Amino acid sequence: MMPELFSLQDKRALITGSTHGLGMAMAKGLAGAGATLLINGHTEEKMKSALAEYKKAGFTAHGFLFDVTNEAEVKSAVDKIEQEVGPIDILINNAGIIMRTPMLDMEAADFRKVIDIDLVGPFIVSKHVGKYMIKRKAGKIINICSMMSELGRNTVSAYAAAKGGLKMLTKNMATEWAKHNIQVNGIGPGYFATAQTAPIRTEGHPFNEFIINRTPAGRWGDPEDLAGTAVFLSSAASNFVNGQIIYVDGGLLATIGKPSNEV
Ligand code: GCO
Repeated sequence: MMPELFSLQDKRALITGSTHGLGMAMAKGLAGAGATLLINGHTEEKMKSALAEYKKAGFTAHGFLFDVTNEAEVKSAVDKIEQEVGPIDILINNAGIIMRTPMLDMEAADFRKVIDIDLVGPFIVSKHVGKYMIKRKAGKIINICSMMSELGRNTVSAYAAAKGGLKMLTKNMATEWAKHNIQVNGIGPGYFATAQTAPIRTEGHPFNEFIINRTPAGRWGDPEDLAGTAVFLSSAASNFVNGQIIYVDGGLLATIGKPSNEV
């Protein structure tokens, strides 16, 4: 009974922004549980290398290039997948950007760009995937939130506003679609070792020391640390879980932190 509960055999999973980073790590986790991967990116080059990596790992993966903020591209890709590959059983809204700029120095256009990709994008993709899930009365949607869904930090105003909004969009989608047997939840990664955090993670960088001290686990997350939660929220094991954000953060949100000289 238990293994089947977490099995994704014969399921198809669309993960936006899955040509690298946390999206790729979660995709590999889902494939390890049996899912067929529907990979999204917006550049040919990254898609090509990503598909080669998935193939090398022995996973079945199809690539779809589209910009999550372009509704025509999203509709076309989702319709193509549904018609040519098969039903999208699982959607992970992972694609996102960050801009680290003090508010006073941030252009409104840049603020809007972050909101567009990190918040409006998940809305658009969920709308077009959701309409098929509603017809089938079954589906799993996971929105990738952040520590910034709960906490502010200097220089990331747009990202925090987007990720805070994504937390509430998750709750609203859960509210509207639970009656269609669609479970909508979020994953809030803590601080993970990815290209996105590389600029603030270098040895000796003050932020690197800060995060290691601020995180009870005393380390940055490894992208593989996300796979189990992604599989759980994509599987039958979470059929009565709705509107929840699961924080995979090494304990960061559980504590006010400790003085740097305290062990
Ligand atoms: C930053 C980091 C964070 C992490 C992640 C934390 O600049 O504070 O990039 O935003 O990427 O979102 O949950």
